[in-house]
Amino acid sequence: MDSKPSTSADAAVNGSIYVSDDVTAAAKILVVGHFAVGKTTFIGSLSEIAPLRTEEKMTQASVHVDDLRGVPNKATTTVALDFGRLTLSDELVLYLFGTPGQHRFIQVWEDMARGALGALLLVDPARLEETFPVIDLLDEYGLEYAIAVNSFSDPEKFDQEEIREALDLLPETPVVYCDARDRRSSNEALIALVRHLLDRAA
Ligand SMILES: Nc1nc2c(ncn2[C@@H]2O[C@H](COP(=O)(O)OP(=O)(O)O)[C@@H](O)[C@H]2O)c(=O)[nH]1
Ligand SMILES: [Mg+2]
Repeated sequence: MDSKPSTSADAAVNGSIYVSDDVTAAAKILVVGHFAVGKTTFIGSLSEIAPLRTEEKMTQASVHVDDLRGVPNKATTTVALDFGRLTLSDELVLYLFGTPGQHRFIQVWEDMARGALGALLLVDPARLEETFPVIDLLDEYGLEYAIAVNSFSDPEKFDQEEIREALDLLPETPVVYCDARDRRSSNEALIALVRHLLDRAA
């Protein structure tokens, strides 16, 4: 018989599908970024419930629409959203929404941005120019964000100052390194965002 976890942190570790009774606050966080930057991977590595994914096989029709440079083996693309849950502390649960980066999904942004506390923006330093339209969307919807640099090759190549300059970031915008495949690393990136949001709210 399953015993009820005593804290929500236990629940997270045990992979319980239930939110603990101790949880008193919930926040909606967006995980955004361009195509193939690691949004689905990030939510999959963090979620304590089986993440909901709405991936669809890419067809010939999307060949010129979805840019496969650097990710030739990617056969699916997120058409609507990813959804996951993470209990961050005994009182706080985060609901993670991965939103598609392709501009043709702007309507999804309209819905997703509503009620969101902020966004974690995943960035691939090798494809920085693809992040510009995503930043435009974040600005348009007035969403606070932190940057998680999801370096696909060598983490040593991650130069925070270069990225700040290229993306024209505000000095207070956090920039952290993250490997979306790694739960601990993804968790740290999310915590950097939550700290930033709390600072901004103070
Ligand atoms: N090396 C490396 N590969 C990653 C990382 N994050 C995601 N990937 C891979 O990059 C590809 C695209 O990731 P995906 O999560 O589907 O991107 P999305 O389109 O933003 O949801 C997948 O094959 C992932 O396994 C990372 O941090 N490092
Ligand atoms: Mg995806």
